[in-house]
Amino acid sequence: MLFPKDTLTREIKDLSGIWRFKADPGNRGREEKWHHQPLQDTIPMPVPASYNDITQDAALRDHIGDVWYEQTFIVPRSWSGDRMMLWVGSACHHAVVWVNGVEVASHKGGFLPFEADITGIAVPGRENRVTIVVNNVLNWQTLPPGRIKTFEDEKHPEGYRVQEYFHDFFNYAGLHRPVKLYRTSGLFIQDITVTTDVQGESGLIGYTVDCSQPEGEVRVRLLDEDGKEAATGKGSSGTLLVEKARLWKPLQAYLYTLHVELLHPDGQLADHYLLQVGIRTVKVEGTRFLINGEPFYFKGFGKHEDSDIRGKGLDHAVNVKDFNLLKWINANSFRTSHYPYAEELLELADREGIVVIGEVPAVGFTFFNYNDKVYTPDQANEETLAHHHDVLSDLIARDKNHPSVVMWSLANEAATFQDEAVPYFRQLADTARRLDPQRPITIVQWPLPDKCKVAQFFDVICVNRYYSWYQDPGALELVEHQVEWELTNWYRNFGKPVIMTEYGADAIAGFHQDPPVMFTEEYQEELLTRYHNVFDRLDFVIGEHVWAFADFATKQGITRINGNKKGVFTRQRQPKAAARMLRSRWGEMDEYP
Ligand code: GCB
Repeated sequence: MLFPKDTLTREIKDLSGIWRFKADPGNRGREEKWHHQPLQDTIPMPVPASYNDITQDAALRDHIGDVWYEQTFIVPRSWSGDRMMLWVGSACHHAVVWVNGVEVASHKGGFLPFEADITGIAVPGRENRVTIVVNNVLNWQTLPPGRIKTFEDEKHPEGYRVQEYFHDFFNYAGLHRPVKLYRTSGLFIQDITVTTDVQGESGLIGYTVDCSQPEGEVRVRLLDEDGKEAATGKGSSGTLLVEKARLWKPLQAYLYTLHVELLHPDGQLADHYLLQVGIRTVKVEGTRFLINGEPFYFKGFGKHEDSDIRGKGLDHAVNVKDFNLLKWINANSFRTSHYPYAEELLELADREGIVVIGEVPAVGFTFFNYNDKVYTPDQANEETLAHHHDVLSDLIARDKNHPSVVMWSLANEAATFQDEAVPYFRQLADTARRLDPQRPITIVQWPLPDKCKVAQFFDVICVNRYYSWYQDPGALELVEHQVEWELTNWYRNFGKPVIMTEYGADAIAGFHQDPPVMFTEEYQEELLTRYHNVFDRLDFVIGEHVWAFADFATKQGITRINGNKKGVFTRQRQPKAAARMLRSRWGEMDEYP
């Protein structure tokens, strides 16, 4: 599926804006077929945004179940006879879509787009109605997983229930990304796959164009950033040779534009699509992560799509601010913890040269106890695995052409100590390698090195660890000993390069104490510094991603003080003391050490 774009032949109508919205606490809407009529008793709701923090109603913030969205749109008369598509950037977590009362799509999974062919259902020259029901319930067959807890005791009113989940970010829901309408001709480009390689001073771009029907003719033209033609090709697949190629490099992005044209047999242009292409190579060799053959050191963060009011809703102002902060702090990379982010953000990363580790929304697959079983017939089972495969495949299909994405993370902190995790992750690793033979793969680890049973399937060891926080709280003097002991063991056991993908401490902006105590800015800064002392001693450590970029919302609980405060920036993106320390440390380090 191609990201909707305006091109010579395609046209988009962005349905972002204020939609009519109605929560359905009694779960009556589907049975009463609310999509058959215009929704009654609605409130205004922005799209894109999470609905949770938009009103003053705690019941909507904590709602479990269906909510309904509705919008009307006019299809221009000029679109008559064209193929018409409705694209939904993300509906968290399950959705059914109707146009003029006709079901056109249903989708499971809250972090990737889906689309529906609405040709013949939406009528040009007239007002049409789109209705989307979005459900936020998590269970063991969703990513991330969860379960609904009910209470059989007298202390809770009858029917009282809560959504339990095992990950540490608020279960925001709704239409988090734009909804768009676009048109193409009946003969159209379905997908484009691009791979790149470097030989001496030349760049090689392998391309494959999938078309809706075999009879069209494909032509491609590659333009450089000055608009000069760098290569051309004919046919639905081939290799373009770019002489004296400018490479896509971290923080020095260079993007070519690939124009793909599909012609009718009579030579008329049927479809046109534009793709930004960065020529670069990625490879793991020994203990090095090579980008364009040079060893790369990851400096940056685990992030979240999270901000005040809009929750997980796409916000260009927040995203551009975040990229400016990444550059200010001298970071070069981030992980899309713990789910695929909006494709608009990856376009920004491509453009700015920020390196990305793309993650599947497989988070909350452990209870942090080696005796607990997660992979059981009634929890993470065959159905969960099948969905995990689907989401991984959709993620690779969506993001395969982004030069910024250099590695896939197949899960965050899964119960990889359990025997059943071995076939589970072996199959997923095989799928990832089959779908994308070029990018390295990883899994982000929670268990200690002698407990993990799956690291051998992956190229890079990614480790999350909270010494002097969850373990030995307050004991900063232990950090270096413990980090060095653990990382050395990872390397000894598996012989692969290591990235510390999470380390950090909650710091409440404005809390100070010296000598440092937990929750102060001094403690956060001191803890990170002690980790860094170890990283600098260990040659096989190829990166440091602090947890987290900014403070973020979580469910309520006694270990969370109005959210997770491990951000180096506040939720409003203001720097804490640690930010200045990182800025100076990373400013003195090379991307290519
Ligand atoms: C982790 C998780 C992350 C949490 C973090 C924390 O290991 O990967 O999602 O937010 O710890 O702060 O506890």
